[in-house]
Amino acid sequence: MSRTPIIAGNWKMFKTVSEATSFFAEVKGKAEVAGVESVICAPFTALPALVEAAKGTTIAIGAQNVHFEDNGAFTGEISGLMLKDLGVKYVIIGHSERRAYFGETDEIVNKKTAAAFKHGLTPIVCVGEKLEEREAGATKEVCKVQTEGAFQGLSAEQAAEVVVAYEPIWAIGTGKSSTSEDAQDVIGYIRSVIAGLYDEAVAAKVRIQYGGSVKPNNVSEYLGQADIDGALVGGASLEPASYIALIEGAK
Ligand code: G2H
Repeated sequence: MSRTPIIAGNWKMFKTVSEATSFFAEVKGKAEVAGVESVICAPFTALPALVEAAKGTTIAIGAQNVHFEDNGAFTGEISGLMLKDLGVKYVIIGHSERRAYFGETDEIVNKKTAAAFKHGLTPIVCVGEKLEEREAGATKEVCKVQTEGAFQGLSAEQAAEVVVAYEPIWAIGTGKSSTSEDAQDVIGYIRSVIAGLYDEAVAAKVRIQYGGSVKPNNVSEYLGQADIDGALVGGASLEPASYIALIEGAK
């Protein structure tokens, strides 16, 4: 089973609209490599301009969060209906920063994942352990619980479309990264969890990214591992040259 590699930049809370559009002008045509999917997940405010700029390119635009209801009295929230209306294709769900700072639970992650599918958005669902969980030998159990929670109620067709991002929390923005062998070990295990929920055929279709201090100089090492299908990249996705190098490194 060959899975198309997917590199997703997670800009987090960086870039104004003008910064986003000048970034896009610099990567257009360059961060577009045959056989690699290129996704930019930007702040909500930059999405309309980026969707417009990305027309006619192979770069997909994603959001970093979504509310699980379509409409309602949820001040400050943005729904899947609204993202779809904008032309957004992907949405990051359950990033560890959202779990840690905004109280997102596995149940909320599951509702958001279902909402993404309801509106034809592809979810990038983040899972990963904290440092103390790793030190306690609980890495795989934490990833199992988070993966099972996120996939609950999804059909086999939907499950096969999910992009999972394994991000050990201790490796996020710290400059510390999991070794590619350790990441492969956990990601292979996550794939086996999905096989247990569905079957081997579904699990073989799911793309699983590694995230946590991925850089142009280590991306190909991760993607060289059997079960690692891409990367979710924060800091190193913010500069055009670095983003282009990440996409090229995923070939
Ligand atoms: C992890 C990652 C992007 P960074 O949060 O999701 O960020 O690459 O800066 O560690």
